[in-house]
Amino acid sequence: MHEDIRRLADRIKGADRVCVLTGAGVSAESGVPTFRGPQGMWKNHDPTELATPQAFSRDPKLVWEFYNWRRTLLSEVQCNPAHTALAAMESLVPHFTLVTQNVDGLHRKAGSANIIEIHGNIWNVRCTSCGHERQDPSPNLGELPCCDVCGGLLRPGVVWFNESLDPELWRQSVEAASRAEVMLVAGTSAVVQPAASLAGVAKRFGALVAEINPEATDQSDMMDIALRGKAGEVLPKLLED
Ligand code: BV8
Ligand code: ZN
Repeated sequence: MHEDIRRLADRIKGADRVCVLTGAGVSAESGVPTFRGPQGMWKNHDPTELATPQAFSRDPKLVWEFYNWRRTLLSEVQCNPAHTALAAMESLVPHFTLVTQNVDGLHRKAGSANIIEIHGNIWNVRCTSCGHERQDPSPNLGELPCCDVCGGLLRPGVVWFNESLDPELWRQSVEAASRAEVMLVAGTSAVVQPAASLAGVAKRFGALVAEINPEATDQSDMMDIALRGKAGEVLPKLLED
Protein backbone atom coordinates (compact mmCIF):
# COMPACT_ATOMS: atom_id res chain seq x y z
CA MET A 1 0.00 0.00 0.00
CA HIS A 2 2.88 2.32 0.81
CA GLU A 3 4.05 2.27 -2.83
CA ASP A 4 0.51 3.04 -4.05
CA ILE A 5 0.19 5.95 -1.62
CA ARG A 6 3.48 7.41 -2.89
CA ARG A 7 2.38 7.00 -6.52
CA LEU A 8 -0.99 8.66 -5.88
CA ALA A 9 0.56 11.46 -3.80
CA ASP A 10 2.97 12.26 -6.65
CA ARG A 11 0.13 12.33 -9.19
CA ILE A 12 -1.94 14.67 -6.99
CA LYS A 13 0.99 17.02 -6.40
CA GLY A 14 1.67 17.20 -10.12
CA ALA A 15 -1.97 17.68 -11.11
CA ASP A 16 -3.62 20.88 -12.25
CA ARG A 17 -7.14 19.47 -11.82
CA VAL A 18 -8.29 17.05 -9.09
CA CYS A 19 -11.87 15.94 -8.39
CA VAL A 20 -12.89 14.11 -5.21
CA LEU A 21 -16.17 12.29 -4.49
CA THR A 22 -16.83 11.61 -0.81
CA GLY A 23 -19.47 9.55 0.97
CA ALA A 24 -20.53 8.74 4.51
CA GLY A 25 -17.27 6.86 5.16
CA VAL A 26 -15.24 10.09 5.41
CA SER A 27 -17.44 11.17 8.33
CA ALA A 28 -17.35 7.73 9.98
CA GLU A 29 -14.25 8.59 12.07
CA SER A 30 -16.12 11.63 13.38
CA GLY A 31 -18.61 9.18 14.88
CA VAL A 32 -21.32 9.73 12.26
CA PRO A 33 -23.05 6.43 11.40
CA THR A 34 -22.83 5.48 7.73
CA PHE A 35 -25.95 4.56 5.77
CA ARG A 36 -25.17 0.94 5.10
CA GLY A 37 -22.65 0.13 7.78
CA PRO A 38 -23.22 -2.26 10.73
CA GLN A 39 -24.79 0.46 12.88
CA GLY A 40 -26.53 1.98 9.84
CA MET A 41 -30.03 1.53 11.23
CA TRP A 42 -32.08 4.03 13.23
CA LYS A 43 -34.72 2.72 15.68
CA ASN A 44 -35.11 -0.37 13.46
CA HIS A 45 -35.76 1.83 10.45
CA ASP A 46 -33.60 1.63 7.32
CA PRO A 47 -32.44 5.23 6.68
CA THR A 48 -33.04 4.78 2.96
CA GLU A 49 -36.72 4.10 3.77
CA LEU A 50 -36.93 7.36 5.71
CA ALA A 51 -35.01 9.53 3.22
CA THR A 52 -37.88 9.58 0.69
CA PRO A 53 -40.72 12.00 -0.16
CA GLN A 54 -43.12 9.09 0.30
CA ALA A 55 -42.02 8.53 3.91
CA PHE A 56 -42.29 12.28 4.58
CA SER A 57 -45.83 12.60 3.23
CA ARG A 58 -46.88 9.39 4.99
CA ASP A 59 -45.35 10.25 8.39
CA PRO A 60 -43.65 13.66 8.57
CA LYS A 61 -43.30 13.40 12.37
CA LEU A 62 -41.24 10.18 12.08
CA VAL A 63 -39.05 11.63 9.33
CA TRP A 64 -38.48 14.82 11.35
CA GLU A 65 -37.64 12.69 14.41
CA PHE A 66 -34.99 10.95 12.26
CA TYR A 67 -33.54 14.24 10.99
CA ASN A 68 -33.64 15.90 14.42
CA TRP A 69 -31.77 12.87 15.78
CA ARG A 70 -29.11 13.30 13.07
CA ARG A 71 -28.93 17.10 13.53
CA THR A 72 -28.44 16.62 17.28
CA LEU A 73 -25.75 13.99 16.71
CA LEU A 74 -24.02 16.13 14.05
CA SER A 75 -24.09 19.24 16.25
CA GLU A 76 -21.84 17.40 18.73
CA VAL A 77 -19.26 15.86 16.34
CA GLN A 78 -15.97 17.28 15.10
CA CYS A 79 -14.30 17.04 11.72
CA ASN A 80 -11.77 14.23 11.47
CA PRO A 81 -8.34 14.02 9.71
CA ALA A 82 -10.07 12.96 6.47
CA HIS A 83 -11.92 16.28 6.28
CA THR A 84 -8.86 18.33 7.23
CA ALA A 85 -6.62 16.48 4.76
CA LEU A 86 -9.04 17.24 1.90
CA ALA A 87 -9.15 20.91 2.95
CA ALA A 88 -5.33 21.00 2.91
CA MET A 89 -5.19 19.19 -0.45
CA GLU A 90 -7.43 21.86 -1.99
CA SER A 91 -4.80 24.52 -1.33
CA LEU A 92 -2.14 22.42 -3.11
CA VAL A 93 -4.08 21.90 -6.33
CA PRO A 94 -4.87 24.76 -8.75
CA HIS A 95 -8.33 23.40 -9.68
CA PHE A 96 -9.75 21.23 -6.89
CA THR A 97 -13.43 20.21 -6.75
CA LEU A 98 -14.91 18.33 -3.81
CA VAL A 99 -18.21 16.63 -4.70
CA THR A 100 -19.85 15.23 -1.59
CA GLN A 101 -22.85 12.98 -1.04
CA ASN A 102 -22.75 13.91 2.63
CA VAL A 103 -25.25 16.38 4.03
CA ASP A 104 -23.43 16.89 7.37
CA GLY A 105 -21.55 20.10 6.48
CA LEU A 106 -18.28 18.75 7.95
CA HIS A 107 -16.19 19.46 4.82
CA ARG A 108 -17.02 23.16 5.06
CA LYS A 109 -16.39 23.10 8.82
CA ALA A 110 -12.91 21.66 8.08
CA GLY A 111 -12.10 24.52 5.69
CA SER A 112 -12.87 23.09 2.25
CA ALA A 113 -14.16 25.81 -0.07
CA ASN A 114 -14.99 24.48 -3.53
CA ILE A 115 -17.63 21.97 -2.39
CA ILE A 116 -20.58 20.66 -4.42
CA GLU A 117 -23.17 19.20 -2.02
CA ILE A 118 -25.03 17.07 -4.55
CA HIS A 119 -27.39 15.60 -1.94
CA GLY A 120 -28.02 18.92 -0.19
CA ASN A 121 -27.29 19.91 3.38
CA ILE A 122 -29.05 18.84 6.58
CA TRP A 123 -28.70 22.38 8.05
CA ASN A 124 -30.87 23.75 5.22
CA VAL A 125 -34.62 23.72 5.71
CA ARG A 126 -37.16 24.45 2.97
CA CYS A 127 -40.88 25.24 3.14
CA THR A 128 -43.06 22.67 1.37
CA SER A 129 -45.62 25.41 0.64
CA CYS A 130 -43.82 28.61 -0.37
CA GLY A 131 -40.36 27.19 -1.01
CA HIS A 132 -38.67 29.67 1.38
CA GLU A 133 -35.29 28.21 2.33
CA ARG A 134 -33.01 29.02 5.27
CA GLN A 135 -29.97 27.71 7.12
CA ASP A 136 -30.79 26.70 10.69
CA PRO A 137 -28.04 25.36 12.99
CA SER A 138 -30.36 24.36 15.85
CA PRO A 139 -29.95 20.67 16.74
CA ASN A 140 -33.68 20.06 17.15
CA LEU A 141 -36.30 21.90 15.09
CA GLY A 142 -39.28 20.36 16.89
CA GLU A 143 -41.86 17.75 15.86
CA LEU A 144 -43.27 19.50 12.79
CA PRO A 145 -41.32 22.72 12.14
CA CYS A 146 -43.21 25.45 10.29
CA CYS A 147 -42.17 28.17 7.89
CA ASP A 148 -41.77 31.59 9.50
CA VAL A 149 -42.97 33.21 6.25
CA CYS A 150 -46.21 31.32 5.52
CA GLY A 151 -46.62 28.78 8.32
CA GLY A 152 -46.24 25.85 5.91
CA LEU A 153 -44.52 22.58 6.90
CA LEU A 154 -40.72 22.65 6.59
CA ARG A 155 -38.66 19.78 5.16
CA PRO A 156 -34.91 19.06 5.37
CA GLY A 157 -32.99 20.70 2.51
CA VAL A 158 -31.59 17.36 1.32
CA VAL A 159 -32.14 15.31 -1.85
CA TRP A 160 -34.20 12.24 -0.94
CA PHE A 161 -34.22 8.97 -2.87
CA ASN A 162 -36.34 9.24 -6.01
CA GLU A 163 -35.80 13.00 -6.04
CA SER A 164 -33.74 14.62 -8.76
CA LEU A 165 -30.42 16.27 -8.03
CA ASP A 166 -30.05 19.98 -8.68
CA PRO A 167 -29.30 19.99 -12.44
CA GLU A 168 -26.72 22.79 -12.18
CA LEU A 169 -24.84 21.08 -9.33
CA TRP A 170 -24.90 17.82 -11.27
CA ARG A 171 -23.61 19.55 -14.43
CA GLN A 172 -20.75 21.10 -12.42
CA SER A 173 -19.95 17.69 -10.89
CA VAL A 174 -19.80 15.94 -14.28
CA GLU A 175 -17.67 18.77 -15.68
CA ALA A 176 -15.21 18.52 -12.77
CA ALA A 177 -14.97 14.74 -13.10
CA SER A 178 -14.52 14.86 -16.88
CA ARG A 179 -11.72 17.46 -16.64
CA ALA A 180 -9.89 15.89 -13.70
CA GLU A 181 -6.40 14.43 -14.13
CA VAL A 182 -6.86 12.60 -10.82
CA MET A 183 -10.21 11.46 -9.33
CA LEU A 184 -10.37 10.29 -5.71
CA VAL A 185 -13.38 8.32 -4.50
CA ALA A 186 -13.34 8.20 -0.71
CA GLY A 187 -15.74 6.62 1.79
CA THR A 188 -18.56 5.61 -0.48
CA SER A 189 -20.12 2.24 -1.17
CA ALA A 190 -20.75 3.45 -4.74
CA VAL A 191 -24.35 2.19 -4.51
CA VAL A 192 -26.19 5.49 -4.93
CA GLN A 193 -26.65 6.87 -8.43
CA PRO A 194 -25.99 9.11 -10.20
CA ALA A 195 -23.19 10.10 -7.75
CA ALA A 196 -21.36 6.81 -8.17
CA SER A 197 -21.18 7.29 -11.95
CA LEU A 198 -18.70 10.18 -11.56
CA ALA A 199 -15.75 7.80 -11.22
CA GLY A 200 -16.59 6.22 -14.58
CA VAL A 201 -16.91 9.68 -16.16
CA ALA A 202 -13.44 10.64 -14.90
CA LYS A 203 -11.93 7.37 -16.13
CA ARG A 204 -13.53 7.71 -19.57
CA PHE A 205 -11.90 11.12 -19.95
CA GLY A 206 -8.48 9.79 -19.01
CA ALA A 207 -8.17 10.50 -15.29
CA LEU A 208 -6.26 8.30 -12.90
CA VAL A 209 -8.98 7.04 -10.52
CA ALA A 210 -8.26 5.96 -6.95
CA GLU A 211 -10.51 4.53 -4.27
CA ILE A 212 -10.01 5.00 -0.51
CA ASN A 213 -12.14 2.55 1.45
CA PRO A 214 -11.42 -0.15 4.05
CA GLU A 215 -13.68 -2.43 1.99
CA ALA A 216 -13.92 -3.26 -1.69
CA THR A 217 -16.84 -1.87 -3.70
CA ASP A 218 -18.39 -2.70 -7.07
CA GLN A 219 -16.10 -0.04 -8.54
CA SER A 220 -12.84 -1.40 -7.09
CA ASP A 221 -11.96 -3.30 -10.28
CA MET A 222 -12.20 -0.10 -12.32
CA MET A 223 -9.75 1.74 -10.06
CA ASP A 224 -6.13 2.41 -11.05
CA ILE A 225 -5.27 2.54 -7.35
CA ALA A 226 -7.34 1.04 -4.51
CA LEU A 227 -6.15 2.03 -1.02
CA ARG A 228 -7.67 -0.36 1.51
CA GLY A 229 -7.78 1.81 4.58
CA LYS A 230 -9.63 4.42 6.58
CA ALA A 231 -9.95 7.87 5.01
CA GLY A 232 -8.77 9.53 8.23
CA GLU A 233 -5.53 7.54 8.04
CA VAL A 234 -4.89 7.34 4.27
CA LEU A 235 -5.76 10.89 3.14
CA PRO A 236 -3.27 12.62 5.48
CA LYS A 237 -0.55 10.26 4.19
CA LEU A 238 -1.13 11.60 0.66
CA LEU A 239 0.03 15.03 1.87
CA GLU A 240 3.20 13.88 3.67
CA ASP A 241 6.44 14.88 1.95
C1 BV8 B 1 -32.17 10.26 -8.80
C2 BV8 B 1 -29.45 12.69 1.32
C3 BV8 B 1 -33.36 10.77 -10.77
C4 BV8 B 1 -30.49 12.30 2.30
C5 BV8 B 1 -28.99 10.73 -0.03
C6 BV8 B 1 -31.98 1.08 -8.93
C7 BV8 B 1 -30.69 0.99 -9.39
C8 BV8 B 1 -29.86 2.12 -9.42
C9 BV8 B 1 -30.33 3.36 -9.01
C10 BV8 B 1 -31.63 3.43 -8.56
C11 BV8 B 1 -32.44 2.32 -8.51
N1 BV8 B 1 -33.64 2.71 -8.02
C12 BV8 B 1 -33.60 4.03 -7.74
C13 BV8 B 1 -32.38 4.49 -8.08
C14 BV8 B 1 -31.91 5.86 -7.97
C15 BV8 B 1 -31.54 6.15 -6.53
C16 BV8 B 1 -30.48 5.20 -6.00
O1 BV8 B 1 -29.31 5.33 -6.32
N2 BV8 B 1 -30.90 4.23 -5.20
C17 BV8 B 1 -29.93 3.29 -4.66
C18 BV8 B 1 -30.23 3.07 -3.17
C19 BV8 B 1 -30.02 2.01 -5.46
N3 BV8 B 1 -31.00 7.48 -6.57
C20 BV8 B 1 -31.81 8.53 -6.43
O2 BV8 B 1 -32.99 8.45 -6.18
C21 BV8 B 1 -31.16 9.88 -6.65
N4 BV8 B 1 -31.97 10.64 -7.54
O3 BV8 B 1 -31.77 9.22 -9.24
O4 BV8 B 1 -32.87 11.19 -9.54
C22 BV8 B 1 -34.73 10.28 -10.47
C23 BV8 B 1 -35.73 11.22 -10.39
C24 BV8 B 1 -37.02 10.78 -10.13
C25 BV8 B 1 -37.30 9.42 -9.96
C26 BV8 B 1 -36.25 8.47 -10.01
C27 BV8 B 1 -34.96 8.91 -10.27
C28 BV8 B 1 -31.07 10.65 -5.34
C29 BV8 B 1 -30.11 9.95 -4.40
C30 BV8 B 1 -29.87 10.86 -3.21
C31 BV8 B 1 -30.34 10.16 -1.96
N5 BV8 B 1 -29.98 10.99 -0.80
N6 BV8 B 1 -28.65 11.52 1.00
C32 BV8 B 1 -29.87 12.14 3.65
O5 BV8 B 1 -28.64 12.01 3.78
O6 BV8 B 1 -30.66 12.13 4.61
S1 BV8 B 1 -28.03 9.40 -0.39
C33 BV8 B 1 -27.30 8.80 1.04
O7 BV8 B 1 -26.56 7.66 0.61
C34 BV8 B 1 -26.25 9.72 1.65
O8 BV8 B 1 -26.04 10.92 0.94
C35 BV8 B 1 -24.99 8.85 1.56
O9 BV8 B 1 -23.84 9.58 1.48
C36 BV8 B 1 -25.31 8.21 0.27
C37 BV8 B 1 -24.48 7.17 -0.34
O10 BV8 B 1 -24.10 6.30 0.63
P1 BV8 B 1 -22.54 6.33 1.00
O11 BV8 B 1 -22.13 7.75 1.21
O12 BV8 B 1 -21.79 5.55 0.00
O13 BV8 B 1 -22.57 5.65 2.40
P2 BV8 B 1 -22.69 4.09 2.68
O14 BV8 B 1 -23.11 3.95 4.10
O15 BV8 B 1 -23.48 3.44 1.60
O16 BV8 B 1 -21.19 3.57 2.50
C38 BV8 B 1 -20.17 4.00 3.39
C39 BV8 B 1 -18.88 3.54 2.78
O17 BV8 B 1 -17.83 4.07 3.57
C40 BV8 B 1 -18.72 2.04 2.75
O18 BV8 B 1 -18.20 1.65 1.49
C41 BV8 B 1 -17.70 1.77 3.86
O19 BV8 B 1 -16.86 0.67 3.53
C42 BV8 B 1 -16.90 3.04 3.83
N7 BV8 B 1 -16.24 3.39 5.09
C43 BV8 B 1 -16.62 3.09 6.35
N8 BV8 B 1 -15.73 3.64 7.23
C44 BV8 B 1 -14.80 4.29 6.48
C45 BV8 B 1 -15.12 4.14 5.13
N9 BV8 B 1 -14.39 4.67 4.14
C46 BV8 B 1 -13.29 5.37 4.50
N10 BV8 B 1 -12.93 5.58 5.78
C47 BV8 B 1 -13.65 5.05 6.79
N11 BV8 B 1 -13.26 5.26 8.07
ZN1 ZN C 1 -43.49 28.97 3.59
